[in-house]
Amino acid sequence: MLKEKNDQQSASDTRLTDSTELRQHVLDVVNKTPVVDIHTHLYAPEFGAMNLFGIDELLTYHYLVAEMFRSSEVTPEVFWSMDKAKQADIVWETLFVRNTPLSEATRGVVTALAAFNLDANAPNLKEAREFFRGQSLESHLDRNMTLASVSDVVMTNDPFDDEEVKTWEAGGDIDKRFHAALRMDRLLNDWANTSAILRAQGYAVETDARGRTVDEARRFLDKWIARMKPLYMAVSLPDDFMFPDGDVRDRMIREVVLPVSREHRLPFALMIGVRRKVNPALRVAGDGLGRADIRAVEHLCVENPDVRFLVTMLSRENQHELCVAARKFSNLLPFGCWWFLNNPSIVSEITRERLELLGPSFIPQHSDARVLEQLIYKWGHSREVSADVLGVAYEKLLRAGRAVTRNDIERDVARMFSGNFCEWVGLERIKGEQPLD
Ligand code: FIX
Ligand code: ZN
Repeated sequence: MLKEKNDQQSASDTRLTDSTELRQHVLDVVNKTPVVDIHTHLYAPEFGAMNLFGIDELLTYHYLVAEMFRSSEVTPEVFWSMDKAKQADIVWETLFVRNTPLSEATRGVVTALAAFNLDANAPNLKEAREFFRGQSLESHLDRNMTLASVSDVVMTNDPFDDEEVKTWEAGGDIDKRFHAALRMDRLLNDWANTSAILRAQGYAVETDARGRTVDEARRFLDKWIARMKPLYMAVSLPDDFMFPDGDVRDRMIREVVLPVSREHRLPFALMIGVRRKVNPALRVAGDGLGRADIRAVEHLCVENPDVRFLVTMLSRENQHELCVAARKFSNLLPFGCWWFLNNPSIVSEITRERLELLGPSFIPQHSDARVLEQLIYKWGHSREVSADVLGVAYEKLLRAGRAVTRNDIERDVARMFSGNFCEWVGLERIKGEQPLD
């Protein structure tokens, strides 16, 4: 027994000097290392109907809906008047039957179906619907997390969402694999409406954010932090986000969010570059992107060295400067290839760039999954790219004169897939150090 252990240990310490063997180890480690998915729109089972799973949800994902309109005669008005099953039928017929599912989002559905041995060439959704109808949420959740090798999921939690609030107010325990992230969009992007809601809830806030607004908004956040125990606060921001700025958002960030972040030791996540409703007729599928100004991130970091920032940017053009900013500020942790960037060609480019500029001190990906089975494809596809990029990086290192061991690879991958995040947010159990067997 002891000898076996020692043999294993020495195998893990062996320098990998053969490229083929090196690549195999990288692939194996990347596939087996559990990931902490730091930003999703998934919910713990306790949130009931907010849990989206199954073929109809997969097919009506907004990434696919936007693509469907490009190849179908159906108008947005007609599409949105249909029930979900009919919408899913149209998406299937348009993107999977009448066309080949070549895009990343369509290939994702194929990967997810294949994981359950469902026919991705089927002429209709009969078989898939029967399969998903037969699943119980609990065991299906376990199975998806195992297939995707995801140990923990961070939700997106909006204290102004009535449906969600009901579960929080009920106060029971939630599944330990799920963690909260306190979403600040309504406070920071829509103060005029949000202040009215807060007033109706008994908070003495003003539309111009003067008077007792700051104290009262903090009181509101304190209450929700106590209730949700979030790992971080998060906001999505437009491409024209500036800091400093003379607007209400600046005041709320400066006087509410940053002090709360300090007091509760909660990192602040900024997702920058979305242009909401570029085509309003497409509803949730109608958002676009724009290049943002990295100076906003630099100012936040330089003025608040005691606050930890997690930052992702939506425009490809912002990626290099985000890496450079992270080299200047150790309180800045870049994460994920968000939304329109989550395509293998771009993920590969961004991950290479980050590795070259930052070593393993970043978080390569988050899934942004809205539907449970998306974990399988988003992580499956992302792992393929990570393994390729890391394989090339280790080979270059080998050629330069430094061989790595399996232990080195495990340490690096664990750091990127979970360790950096756990350390940033102070999650006690450092995840993912041991690859799954
Ligand atoms: O703001 C966000 O968290 C975005 O990720 C979403 O709003 C977006 O619709 C999305 O699902 C992107 O993947
Ligand atoms: Zn998101």
